[in-house]
Amino acid sequence: MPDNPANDVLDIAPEVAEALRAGQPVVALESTIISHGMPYPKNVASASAVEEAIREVGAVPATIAVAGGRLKVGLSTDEIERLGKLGQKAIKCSRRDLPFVLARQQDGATTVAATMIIAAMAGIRVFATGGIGGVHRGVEETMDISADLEELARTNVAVVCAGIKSVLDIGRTLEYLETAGVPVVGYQTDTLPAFYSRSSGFAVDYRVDNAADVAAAMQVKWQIGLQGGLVIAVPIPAEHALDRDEIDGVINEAIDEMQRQGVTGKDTTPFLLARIAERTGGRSLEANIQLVINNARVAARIAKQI
Ligand code: PSU
Ligand code: MN
Repeated sequence: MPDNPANDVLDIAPEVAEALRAGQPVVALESTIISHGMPYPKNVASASAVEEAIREVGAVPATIAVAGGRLKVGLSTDEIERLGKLGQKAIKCSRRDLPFVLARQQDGATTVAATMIIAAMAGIRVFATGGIGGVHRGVEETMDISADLEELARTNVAVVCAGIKSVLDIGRTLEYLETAGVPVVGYQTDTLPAFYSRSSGFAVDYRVDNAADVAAAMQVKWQIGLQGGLVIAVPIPAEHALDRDEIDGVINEAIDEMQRQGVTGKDTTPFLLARIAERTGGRSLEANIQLVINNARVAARIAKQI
């Protein structure tokens, strides 16, 4: 661990610290997906299935959160259960929230952005999740652009995800990432996955067919001093995919309802995820769980190559 004042607020679980010291593969996981992305108790079951999938491939999982004013890298089963039960009462922490949640010694769940920050502090380079935040539809009015995108521009962590959910404006999110210099990589695919379905129809920047080739691009990116992350987009396994037109219809209705209710800011993503799960009778939730498990496996394979 480099000598860094941040270490004073960083708690790395012994198993994770040991793996990092020994140069063994570690995969970071976010916690907003647990608190705000899925309902209890499926969120907890999903979090432990994801950790298990990483172990099966031979890497160590490190779920990241904030607790008692400390940055936690590697949560215990009890800590995951607590966060899962707390649900949307947990503070959803992105970059701008960390100073206050820490100074006030509160607990919080970390978004993709905050998880990247904390993973990088701990020396973890690979992070698995479901979907990243992005440019929201209607951005012309709202200016709603997730801080995840800026974080990808500046923090050296590869984010393995199932692409960008069509609650967002996928085309504009890709434009933003291009401007920010963030490579969008298709893992065994030429088109960007659309989370619940295997393709958004948008081309990825680069197609890569195995973990070693992803790791090679990550290494050389950081070796030559190019700050920032990469998006590694993995399509949901075909047997768990939902029909694109059906899910897009559900998403459109959910967005209409959100606008009628005046939901804005950091509440938009959790609101939409919950509505979509309701309106698909839980099928979207099942697909979400399966795609995260699949992403975790791919992330573990990449972590073994770096
Ligand atoms: N997309 C999902 N599930 C999620 C999220 C996004 O499919 O749980 C969460 C992630 O934690 C992501 C955050 O970082 O929402 C983005 O929120 P915002 O748009 O407020 O930055
Ligand atoms: Mn936002």
